[in-house]
Amino acid sequence: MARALRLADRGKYWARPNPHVGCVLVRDSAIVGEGFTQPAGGDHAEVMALKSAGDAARGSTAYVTLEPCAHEGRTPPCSQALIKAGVARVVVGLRDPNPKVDGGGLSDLVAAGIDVTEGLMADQVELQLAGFLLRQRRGRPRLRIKLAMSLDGRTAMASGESQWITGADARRDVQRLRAESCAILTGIGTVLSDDCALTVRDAFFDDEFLPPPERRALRVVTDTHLRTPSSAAVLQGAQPSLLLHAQGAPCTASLANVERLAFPLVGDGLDPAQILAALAARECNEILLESGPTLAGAMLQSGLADQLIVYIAPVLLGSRARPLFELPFDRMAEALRLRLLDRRQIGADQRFVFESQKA
Ligand code: AOF
Ligand code: ZN
Repeated sequence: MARALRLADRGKYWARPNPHVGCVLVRDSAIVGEGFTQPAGGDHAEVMALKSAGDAARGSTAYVTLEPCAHEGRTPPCSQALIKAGVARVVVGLRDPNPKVDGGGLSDLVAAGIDVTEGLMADQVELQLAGFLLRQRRGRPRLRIKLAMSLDGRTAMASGESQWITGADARRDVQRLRAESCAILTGIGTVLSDDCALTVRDAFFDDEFLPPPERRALRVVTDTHLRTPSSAAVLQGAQPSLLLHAQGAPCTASLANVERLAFPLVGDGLDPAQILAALAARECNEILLESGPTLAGAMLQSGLADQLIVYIAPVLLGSRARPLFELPFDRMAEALRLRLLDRRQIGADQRFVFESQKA
């Protein structure tokens, strides 16, 4: 199963909206087949493993990180493929919460007389497929907020100048976060001040399987009044982009061909929960927020942020520079307390991963 988890990782940049799953077939103590989820519409992990094993699949044990599907989706059911190939035993990491599967794959296998075990390394699968699982179980994507700051908690000079606070290694790490996300979310303020492209760039990836640009993360801008210039970097190139705006916002002719989604105005902006629900409806599992203090503060205060990934550079930007979050708190009772999940050195910078503490 550990081998299946590692194989699954090879599909993490291209499987979406499908979960990236791994499968290993073992017979007489030898691996006879291996597979991982191919780009959506392509083979699921089990089918790839069965194809690579050929006749050797008969009588084997299949180790699969996620319950084999039981439904006819973009591809035929894997439970039936395993049965047809004569697999003797199936060991599953985690049950697939997709309502079209949800135990159906396991019961198909049991009904065909296959020996089924569930729950091996389930905790690791929970971590590996966190976004997919959250969307299936709760109807919303996982939201991770990425921030790069100086040691004194600043993200840009007062002028907006911010390139670069962190080093090249940290920025390479961010490319991986982008590549594994279904959408990268930012605010109009960041688009206007940084002209960020939010792209996943080939040069940062060696022998990993990246999809073509048109299937990489959707670049999403919360742009209440549709102020994004049509020349903005975030709208260029083959990687898709989407503008989220308030109903009735005037759309200039130059934005007519840009994909847009309208929301009711809530206060003076868009509602974080509605944004996430709309992205879940587009089958987004993982959202990466890379924005300035206003949108990051609003998302954090909405209680919808699952993780904070903070890069801290050994530099002082001074007291006139911009703060990390717009969080107008006055009392200790308002403070948001976080729980540390991981901390590591990346080049000259430190990366902290926190989760918000939920009641
Ligand atoms: C598996 N093996 O490798 C994956 C599974 O539309 P389809 O046919 O591609 O099915 C997508 C659903 O199948 C997806 O939502 C999830 O429930 C399951 N993913 N199942 O047996 C795999 N990736
Ligand atoms: Zn399947």
